[in-house]
Amino acid sequence: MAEAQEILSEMALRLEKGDATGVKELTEKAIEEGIQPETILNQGLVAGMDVVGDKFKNNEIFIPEVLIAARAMKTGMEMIKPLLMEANVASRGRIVIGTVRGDLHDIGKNIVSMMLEGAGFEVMNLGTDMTIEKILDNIEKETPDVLGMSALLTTTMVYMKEVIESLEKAGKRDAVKVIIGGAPITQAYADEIRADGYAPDAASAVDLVKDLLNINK
Ligand code: B1M
Repeated sequence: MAEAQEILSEMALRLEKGDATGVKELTEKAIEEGIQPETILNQGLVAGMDVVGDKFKNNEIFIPEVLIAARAMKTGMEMIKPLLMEANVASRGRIVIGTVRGDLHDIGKNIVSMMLEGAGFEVMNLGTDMTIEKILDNIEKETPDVLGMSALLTTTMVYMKEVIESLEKAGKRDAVKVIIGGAPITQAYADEIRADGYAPDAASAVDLVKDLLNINK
Protein backbone atom coordinates (compact mmCIF):
# COMPACT_ATOMS: atom_id res chain seq x y z
CA MET A 1 0.00 0.00 0.00
CA ALA A 2 2.92 2.32 0.84
CA GLU A 3 4.23 1.58 -2.66
CA ALA A 4 0.86 2.52 -4.21
CA GLN A 5 0.89 5.83 -2.34
CA GLU A 6 4.44 6.50 -3.54
CA ILE A 7 3.47 5.83 -7.16
CA LEU A 8 0.48 8.18 -6.91
CA SER A 9 2.46 10.97 -5.19
CA GLU A 10 5.22 10.70 -7.77
CA MET A 11 2.61 10.74 -10.55
CA ALA A 12 1.10 13.96 -9.12
CA LEU A 13 4.58 15.49 -8.96
CA ARG A 14 5.47 14.45 -12.54
CA LEU A 15 2.17 15.90 -13.76
CA GLU A 16 2.88 19.15 -11.95
CA LYS A 17 6.26 19.31 -13.75
CA GLY A 18 4.57 18.59 -17.09
CA ASP A 19 6.53 15.37 -17.56
CA ALA A 20 4.19 13.41 -19.84
CA THR A 21 6.65 10.50 -20.19
CA GLY A 22 6.95 10.20 -16.42
CA VAL A 23 3.17 10.34 -16.00
CA LYS A 24 2.80 7.66 -18.69
CA GLU A 25 5.32 5.34 -17.03
CA LEU A 26 3.84 5.82 -13.57
CA THR A 27 0.30 5.29 -14.86
CA GLU A 28 1.49 2.03 -16.44
CA LYS A 29 3.09 1.03 -13.16
CA ALA A 30 -0.03 1.94 -11.18
CA ILE A 31 -2.18 -0.19 -13.50
CA GLU A 32 0.27 -3.10 -13.18
CA GLU A 33 0.12 -2.76 -9.38
CA GLY A 34 -3.66 -3.15 -9.58
CA ILE A 35 -4.48 0.35 -8.31
CA GLN A 36 -8.11 1.16 -9.14
CA PRO A 37 -8.53 3.55 -12.12
CA GLU A 38 -10.64 5.97 -10.01
CA THR A 39 -7.81 6.12 -7.45
CA ILE A 40 -5.21 6.75 -10.17
CA LEU A 41 -7.42 9.51 -11.53
CA ASN A 42 -8.19 11.25 -8.24
CA GLN A 43 -5.10 10.68 -6.14
CA GLY A 44 -2.54 10.84 -8.96
CA LEU A 45 -3.69 12.93 -11.92
CA VAL A 46 -6.28 15.27 -10.37
CA ALA A 47 -4.10 15.75 -7.27
CA GLY A 48 -1.26 16.95 -9.52
CA MET A 49 -3.54 19.26 -11.46
CA ASP A 50 -4.84 20.75 -8.18
CA VAL A 51 -1.30 21.85 -7.31
CA VAL A 52 -0.91 23.30 -10.82
CA GLY A 53 -4.16 25.23 -10.26
CA ASP A 54 -2.93 26.69 -6.97
CA LYS A 55 0.44 27.68 -8.41
CA PHE A 56 -1.22 29.29 -11.45
CA LYS A 57 -3.51 31.25 -9.13
CA ASN A 58 -0.54 32.49 -7.11
CA ASN A 59 1.39 33.51 -10.23
CA GLU A 60 4.10 30.97 -9.47
CA ILE A 61 3.64 29.39 -12.91
CA PHE A 62 2.10 30.66 -16.17
CA ILE A 63 0.02 29.46 -19.12
CA PRO A 64 2.81 27.52 -20.94
CA GLU A 65 3.51 25.42 -17.82
CA VAL A 66 -0.22 24.87 -17.28
CA LEU A 67 -0.63 23.73 -20.90
CA ILE A 68 2.26 21.29 -20.59
CA ALA A 69 0.78 19.90 -17.36
CA ALA A 70 -2.62 19.59 -19.10
CA ARG A 71 -0.97 17.57 -21.86
CA ALA A 72 0.60 15.24 -19.29
CA MET A 73 -2.81 14.90 -17.61
CA LYS A 74 -4.40 13.87 -20.92
CA THR A 75 -1.73 11.21 -21.47
CA GLY A 76 -2.65 9.60 -18.15
CA MET A 77 -6.39 9.99 -18.71
CA GLU A 78 -6.22 8.25 -22.09
CA MET A 79 -4.49 5.27 -20.48
CA ILE A 80 -7.06 4.74 -17.74
CA LYS A 81 -10.11 5.45 -19.89
CA PRO A 82 -10.41 1.86 -21.23
CA LEU A 83 -10.27 0.52 -17.66
CA LEU A 84 -13.07 2.79 -16.53
CA MET A 85 -15.13 1.64 -19.51
CA GLU A 86 -14.71 -2.08 -18.84
CA ALA A 87 -17.17 -2.30 -15.97
CA ASN A 88 -20.31 -1.40 -17.89
CA VAL A 89 -21.61 -2.18 -21.35
CA ALA A 90 -25.34 -1.53 -21.75
CA SER A 91 -26.34 2.13 -22.16
CA ARG A 92 -28.32 3.52 -19.25
CA GLY A 93 -29.06 6.82 -20.96
CA ARG A 94 -27.76 9.32 -23.49
CA ILE A 95 -25.81 12.42 -22.57
CA VAL A 96 -24.63 15.36 -24.63
CA ILE A 97 -21.84 17.21 -22.84
CA GLY A 98 -19.46 20.07 -23.56
CA THR A 99 -17.74 23.20 -22.32
CA VAL A 100 -19.68 26.35 -23.14
CA ARG A 101 -18.91 29.05 -25.71
CA GLY A 102 -15.69 30.99 -25.20
CA ASP A 103 -14.27 28.48 -22.75
CA LEU A 104 -11.42 26.15 -23.67
CA HIS A 105 -11.04 24.30 -20.35
CA ASP A 106 -11.84 20.66 -21.01
CA ILE A 107 -9.99 18.54 -18.45
CA GLY A 108 -12.75 18.46 -15.82
CA LYS A 109 -15.46 18.02 -18.45
CA ASN A 110 -13.53 15.10 -19.97
CA ILE A 111 -13.23 13.46 -16.55
CA VAL A 112 -16.98 13.84 -16.02
CA SER A 113 -17.55 12.41 -19.47
CA MET A 114 -15.24 9.45 -18.79
CA MET A 115 -16.86 8.68 -15.44
CA LEU A 116 -20.32 8.79 -17.03
CA GLU A 117 -19.19 6.41 -19.77
CA GLY A 118 -17.65 4.22 -17.11
CA ALA A 119 -21.02 4.15 -15.32
CA GLY A 120 -22.68 2.87 -18.49
CA PHE A 121 -24.04 6.04 -20.12
CA GLU A 122 -23.66 6.84 -23.80
CA VAL A 123 -21.83 10.15 -23.99
CA MET A 124 -21.64 12.51 -26.95
CA ASN A 125 -18.76 14.81 -26.03
CA LEU A 126 -19.07 18.01 -28.05
CA GLY A 127 -15.72 19.37 -26.88
CA THR A 128 -15.19 23.01 -26.00
CA ASP A 129 -16.60 26.34 -27.16
CA MET A 130 -20.08 24.80 -27.42
CA THR A 131 -22.61 27.24 -28.89
CA ILE A 132 -26.40 27.34 -28.48
CA GLU A 133 -26.78 26.40 -32.16
CA LYS A 134 -24.59 23.32 -31.69
CA ILE A 135 -26.51 22.30 -28.58
CA LEU A 136 -29.92 22.67 -30.24
CA ASP A 137 -28.66 20.77 -33.26
CA ASN A 138 -27.41 17.90 -31.13
CA ILE A 139 -30.55 17.74 -29.01
CA GLU A 140 -32.49 17.36 -32.25
CA LYS A 141 -30.09 14.81 -33.73
CA GLU A 142 -29.05 12.77 -30.70
CA THR A 143 -32.20 13.00 -28.54
CA PRO A 144 -30.19 12.88 -25.30
CA ASP A 145 -31.74 12.38 -21.87
CA VAL A 146 -29.31 14.84 -20.33
CA LEU A 147 -27.44 17.95 -21.46
CA GLY A 148 -24.27 18.60 -19.45
CA MET A 149 -22.56 21.99 -19.53
CA SER A 150 -19.18 22.81 -18.05
CA ALA A 151 -17.58 26.25 -17.50
CA LEU A 152 -14.37 27.23 -15.71
CA LEU A 153 -14.51 30.97 -16.20
CA THR A 154 -16.78 33.45 -14.45
CA THR A 155 -17.07 35.20 -17.82
CA THR A 156 -18.36 32.08 -19.64
CA MET A 157 -20.61 30.52 -16.99
CA VAL A 158 -23.27 33.15 -17.80
CA TYR A 159 -23.70 31.48 -21.20
CA MET A 160 -25.35 28.53 -19.44
CA LYS A 161 -28.28 30.80 -18.61
CA GLU A 162 -28.57 31.84 -22.27
CA VAL A 163 -28.60 28.18 -23.31
CA ILE A 164 -31.42 27.33 -20.90
CA GLU A 165 -33.44 30.35 -22.06
CA SER A 166 -32.91 29.30 -25.68
CA LEU A 167 -34.08 25.78 -24.89
CA GLU A 168 -37.19 27.26 -23.29
CA LYS A 169 -37.82 29.50 -26.31
CA ALA A 170 -37.33 26.60 -28.73
CA GLY A 171 -39.83 24.49 -26.74
CA LYS A 172 -37.09 21.96 -25.97
CA ARG A 173 -36.62 22.56 -22.27
CA ASP A 174 -38.73 19.58 -21.21
CA ALA A 175 -36.95 17.29 -23.67
CA VAL A 176 -33.72 17.13 -21.62
CA LYS A 177 -32.49 17.38 -18.06
CA VAL A 178 -29.81 20.05 -17.82
CA ILE A 179 -26.87 19.63 -15.46
CA ILE A 180 -24.02 22.04 -14.92
CA GLY A 181 -20.60 22.06 -13.27
CA GLY A 182 -17.12 23.55 -13.22
CA ALA A 183 -15.02 25.38 -10.63
CA PRO A 184 -17.04 28.65 -10.44
CA ILE A 185 -20.47 26.93 -10.48
CA THR A 186 -22.60 26.55 -7.36
CA GLN A 187 -25.96 25.01 -6.50
CA ALA A 188 -27.29 28.56 -6.02
CA TYR A 189 -26.31 29.40 -9.59
CA ALA A 190 -27.93 26.22 -10.89
CA ASP A 191 -31.15 27.18 -9.06
CA GLU A 192 -30.96 30.74 -10.37
CA ILE A 193 -30.73 29.68 -14.02
CA ARG A 194 -33.24 26.82 -13.60
CA ALA A 195 -30.83 23.97 -14.35
CA ASP A 196 -32.01 20.56 -13.15
CA GLY A 197 -28.85 19.93 -11.18
CA TYR A 198 -25.29 20.85 -10.25
CA ALA A 199 -22.40 18.53 -9.39
CA PRO A 200 -19.16 19.67 -7.74
CA ASP A 201 -17.13 16.75 -9.12
CA ALA A 202 -17.25 13.86 -11.56
CA ALA A 203 -18.43 11.19 -9.10
CA SER A 204 -21.29 13.44 -7.95
CA ALA A 205 -22.16 14.10 -11.60
CA VAL A 206 -22.70 10.36 -12.09
CA ASP A 207 -24.94 10.20 -8.98
CA LEU A 208 -26.84 13.27 -10.14
CA VAL A 209 -27.54 11.80 -13.58
CA LYS A 210 -28.70 8.54 -11.98
CA ASP A 211 -31.03 10.49 -9.69
CA LEU A 212 -32.44 12.57 -12.53
CA LEU A 213 -33.05 9.49 -14.69
CA ASN A 214 -34.42 7.49 -11.76
CA ILE A 215 -31.73 4.83 -12.04
CA ASN A 216 -31.09 2.80 -8.92
CA LYS A 217 -27.55 3.31 -7.70
CO1 B1M B 1 -7.33 28.56 -17.05
N1 B1M B 1 -8.23 29.57 -15.60
N2 B1M B 1 -7.41 30.10 -18.14
N3 B1M B 1 -6.34 27.44 -18.25
N4 B1M B 1 -7.14 27.25 -15.61
C1 B1M B 1 -8.61 28.75 -14.36
C2 B1M B 1 -10.02 28.21 -14.51
C3 B1M B 1 -8.49 29.86 -13.23
C4 B1M B 1 -9.41 29.63 -12.03
C5 B1M B 1 -7.01 30.01 -12.80
C6 B1M B 1 -6.82 31.12 -11.79
O1 B1M B 1 -6.62 32.25 -12.13
N5 B1M B 1 -6.88 30.81 -10.53
C7 B1M B 1 -8.86 31.18 -14.03
C8 B1M B 1 -10.35 31.55 -14.04
C9 B1M B 1 -10.67 32.77 -13.21
C10 B1M B 1 -12.12 33.05 -13.22
O2 B1M B 1 -12.80 33.11 -14.20
N6 B1M B 1 -12.63 33.25 -12.03
C11 B1M B 1 -8.34 30.83 -15.42
C12 B1M B 1 -8.04 31.77 -16.43
C13 B1M B 1 -8.16 33.23 -16.02
C14 B1M B 1 -7.66 31.41 -17.75
C15 B1M B 1 -7.36 32.34 -18.93
C16 B1M B 1 -8.33 33.52 -19.11
C17 B1M B 1 -5.90 32.81 -18.76
C18 B1M B 1 -5.45 33.85 -19.76
O3 B1M B 1 -5.44 33.61 -20.94
N7 B1M B 1 -5.08 34.98 -19.22
C19 B1M B 1 -7.42 31.38 -20.14
C20 B1M B 1 -8.84 31.27 -20.74
C21 B1M B 1 -8.88 30.44 -22.00
C22 B1M B 1 -10.31 30.14 -22.40
O4 B1M B 1 -10.90 29.21 -21.92
N8 B1M B 1 -10.86 30.96 -23.29
C23 B1M B 1 -7.06 30.08 -19.47
C24 B1M B 1 -6.41 29.04 -20.13
C25 B1M B 1 -6.05 27.85 -19.55
C26 B1M B 1 -5.20 26.79 -20.25
C27 B1M B 1 -5.53 26.64 -21.75
C28 B1M B 1 -3.75 27.14 -20.09
C29 B1M B 1 -5.51 25.50 -19.37
C30 B1M B 1 -6.69 24.64 -19.91
C31 B1M B 1 -6.22 23.39 -20.60
C32 B1M B 1 -7.40 22.47 -20.86
O5 B1M B 1 -8.38 22.41 -20.16
N9 B1M B 1 -7.26 21.75 -21.95
C33 B1M B 1 -5.98 26.14 -18.06
C34 B1M B 1 -6.04 25.44 -16.82
C35 B1M B 1 -5.52 24.01 -16.83
C36 B1M B 1 -6.57 26.03 -15.64
C37 B1M B 1 -6.54 25.50 -14.20
C38 B1M B 1 -5.12 25.70 -13.69
C39 B1M B 1 -6.91 24.06 -13.97
C40 B1M B 1 -8.29 23.66 -14.53
C41 B1M B 1 -8.39 22.15 -14.45
O6 B1M B 1 -8.20 21.47 -15.44
N10 B1M B 1 -8.62 21.64 -13.23
C42 B1M B 1 -7.61 26.44 -13.48
C43 B1M B 1 -7.34 26.66 -12.02
C44 B1M B 1 -8.24 25.81 -11.13
O7 B1M B 1 -9.31 25.40 -11.52
N11 B1M B 1 -7.82 25.62 -9.92
C45 B1M B 1 -7.69 27.58 -14.43
C46 B1M B 1 -8.64 20.20 -12.95
C47 B1M B 1 -10.05 19.65 -13.23
C48 B1M B 1 -10.05 18.16 -12.89
O8 B1M B 1 -10.94 20.33 -12.36
O9 B1M B 1 -12.03 21.60 -14.27
O10 B1M B 1 -12.69 22.08 -11.87
P1 B1M B 1 -12.25 21.10 -12.89
O11 B1M B 1 -13.35 19.95 -13.03
C49 B1M B 1 -13.89 19.27 -11.91
C50 B1M B 1 -15.14 19.95 -11.33
O12 B1M B 1 -15.19 21.34 -11.52
C51 B1M B 1 -16.28 19.20 -11.93
O13 B1M B 1 -15.78 17.90 -12.07
C52 B1M B 1 -14.41 17.95 -12.48
C53 B1M B 1 -13.71 16.71 -12.00
O14 B1M B 1 -13.91 16.49 -10.64
N12 B1M B 1 -16.85 19.60 -13.22
C54 B1M B 1 -18.12 19.26 -13.54
C55 B1M B 1 -16.28 20.21 -14.28
N13 B1M B 1 -17.16 20.29 -15.28
C56 B1M B 1 -18.29 19.69 -14.86
C57 B1M B 1 -19.51 19.48 -15.52
C58 B1M B 1 -20.53 18.82 -14.81
C59 B1M B 1 -20.33 18.41 -13.50
C60 B1M B 1 -19.13 18.61 -12.84
O15 B1M B 1 -21.72 18.56 -15.35
C61 B1M B 1 -21.92 18.80 -16.72
